[in-house]
Amino acid sequence: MPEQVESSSKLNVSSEIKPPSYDLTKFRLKRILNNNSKCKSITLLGTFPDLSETDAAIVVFEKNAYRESDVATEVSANKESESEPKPSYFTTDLQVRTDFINNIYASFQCVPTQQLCAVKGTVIYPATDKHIEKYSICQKYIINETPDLYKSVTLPYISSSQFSLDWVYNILEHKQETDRIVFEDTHPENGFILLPDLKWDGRNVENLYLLGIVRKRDIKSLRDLNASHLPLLRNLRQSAKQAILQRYGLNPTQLRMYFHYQPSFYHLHVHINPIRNDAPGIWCEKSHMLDTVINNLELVPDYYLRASMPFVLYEGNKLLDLYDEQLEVRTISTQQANEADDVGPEEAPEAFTDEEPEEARQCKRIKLSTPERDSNEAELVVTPCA
Ligand code: M7G
Repeated sequence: MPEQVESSSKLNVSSEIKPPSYDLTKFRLKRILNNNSKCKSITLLGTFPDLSETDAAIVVFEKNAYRESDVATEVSANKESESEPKPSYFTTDLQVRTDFINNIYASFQCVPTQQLCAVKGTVIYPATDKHIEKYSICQKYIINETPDLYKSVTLPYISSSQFSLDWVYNILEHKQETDRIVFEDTHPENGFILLPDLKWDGRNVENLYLLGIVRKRDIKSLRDLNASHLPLLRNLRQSAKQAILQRYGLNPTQLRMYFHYQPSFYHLHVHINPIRNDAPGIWCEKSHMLDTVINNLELVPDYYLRASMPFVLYEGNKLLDLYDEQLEVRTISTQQANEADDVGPEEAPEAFTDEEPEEARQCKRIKLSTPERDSNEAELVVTPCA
């Protein structure tokens, strides 16, 4: 039986690493990498001059999701006994400015109490060129990766150029985030660690986001899975569901458990979040449900060695250049760029403005970069910015 631990107090904490301290107020902005009005997040590139004038830093600010308890208007019986009253929108601290009132419709700008205005901040420092690429996503392309393309193009690329897995090993070796571990199974073959993803603000079970990181270090991604990994995958599915039910009270049938292909980090991990929340990265072109993966391997033991798997590449990623050499995936966009050179001033595409909603800007991007399709064109799908 694997040894199972459900709280950090039972864990052996060894050689903790002292985290660096950042002074966010000293951040100096160089460039906005991404401004996503749908996710209410902004991604900034700059430096922390007090740490280094040259090392790049990425700072992401994201507005927090609403907690249902924050809109309560009555104090419930058990809350009365709490010493600290919970913050609420509906208090005298709420500042309200009326935009307009028209018939039965009204629009306001509201500033709630300070505690409810917090913004989640994420820092990557020092950020590599690859991080900057990843966070300045713009134009995307779908590649249908055959097993041969995986071996000849993708695998050599990911072997030579991938994000460091140090943060994963720090978690597995109990050097970082130990106090955040929700559940651990230490079995060498089938074990894993379940803990909150960096993306989760930790405030709200509505947008819970956990990662199940497998203990084995030789499984880079879905591509490496075969039927011999079924006990690991089944254990991951069963034990994670049980631990989440116990810790967060979420029904296992309300959970989405999936892998990304391609992942950013090539050490097998499963993403877990509630289905009623649209977590980032759940698109069909990137996610593979754990249930489906298990079923595919039950039916065909070497399914992922033989399958063609679509995945997304974005402008700025060097793997896109390698695929472009083989498959000319950018051909349509290149033609369009050439045509754009011939466009007169009256026909020039409209510029983006800050006032426009992101959806409108995305539509313009699609319009700008998707010319008439030729039936002979390569299989290419252009999607809007993330
Ligand atoms: P992925 O599918 O490899 O990449 O997932 P992507 O989803 O970013 O495309 C890796 C997951 O690990 C992401 O959901 C990240 O938010 C999460 N993550 C990344 N880092 C560096 C950390 C970390 O240091 N700690 C934790 N807890 N999660 C992380």
